[in-house]
Amino acid sequence: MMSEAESHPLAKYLRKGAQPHTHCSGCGNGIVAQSFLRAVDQVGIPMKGVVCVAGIGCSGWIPSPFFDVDTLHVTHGRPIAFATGVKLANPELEVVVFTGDGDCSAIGGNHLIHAARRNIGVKVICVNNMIYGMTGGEVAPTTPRGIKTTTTPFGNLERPFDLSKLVVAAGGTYVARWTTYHVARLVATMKKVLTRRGFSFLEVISQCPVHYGRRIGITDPVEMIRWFQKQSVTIEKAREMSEQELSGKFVIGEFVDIEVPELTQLYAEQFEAASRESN
Ligand SMILES: Cc1ncc(C[n+]2csc(CCOP(=O)(O)OP(=O)(O)O)c2C)c(N)n1
Ligand code: SF4
Ligand SMILES: [Mg+2]
Repeated sequence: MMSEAESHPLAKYLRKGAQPHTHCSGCGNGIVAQSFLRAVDQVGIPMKGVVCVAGIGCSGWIPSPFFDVDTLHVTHGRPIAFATGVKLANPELEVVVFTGDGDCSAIGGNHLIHAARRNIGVKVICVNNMIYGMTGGEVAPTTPRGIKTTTTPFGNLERPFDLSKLVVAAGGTYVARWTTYHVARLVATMKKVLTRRGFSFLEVISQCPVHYGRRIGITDPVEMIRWFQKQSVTIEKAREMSEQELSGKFVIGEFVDIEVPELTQLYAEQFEAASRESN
């Protein structure tokens, strides 16, 4: 007889025998993982045509080794660089990066902005838990001011990055932000991201109850998700709010969604034109 786990409708996407996983109970990474597999299932995209690229950090363990799909689990900060190589070599593959806020905006910040600028058809799912989770709760470029972390015991003095705004400014052609409360939106956005051509950036505000939650006094993951719900404001509503009113809020929605020629497509066209000229 099949176990409850084996008979789960998404179990077919998981590698057999790759459990147990490494995430703490209540971590938002589970919500991101399930949302992604639901999106894959609903789009009906064959896993053979998908390559996942994971950075180093708790979020890197979302696809690796659990998804039954070709996966590169690469060095810290470099998943977008590896994904760029995979996409250039095999433009027909759907290349999906799972990265953390530290992975893609501290050590990997340059790869993020240049991939956005180039509009290479790589899909980036960034789990923003506002901290370095895996290494013990150090300050990240996304940690709000005043928060006490392992490396800012008296409170963070630095201004945080707004990741979605950063990618918009770098030329991103699709940028959206939701939280782990907005599961239906996450699935819908992942479906969209899986079927569009250009560079896509989905920021997921997610709970790390162990390191971030503990430091803001919310250790219960459900309470953290309710806090995301309470603190979220749509882009439309945010337009009417002052900077002061927006302090501590999560602005959610689609920031940009435009079609611009994708880089590997441009390369193919250039190659064809150059081949014609030389013949
Ligand atoms: C070159 C290099 N520098 C630093 C580290 C240590 N390190 C591993 S994961 C990490 C940060 C993880 O934070 P984030 O990317 O936000 O992922 P999370 O664990 O929060 O999901 C750091 C600094 C490393 N593995 N390699
Ligand atoms: S340390 Fe935080 S981010 Fe990492 S698995 Fe645990 S709850 Fe999740
Ligand atoms: Mg993090």
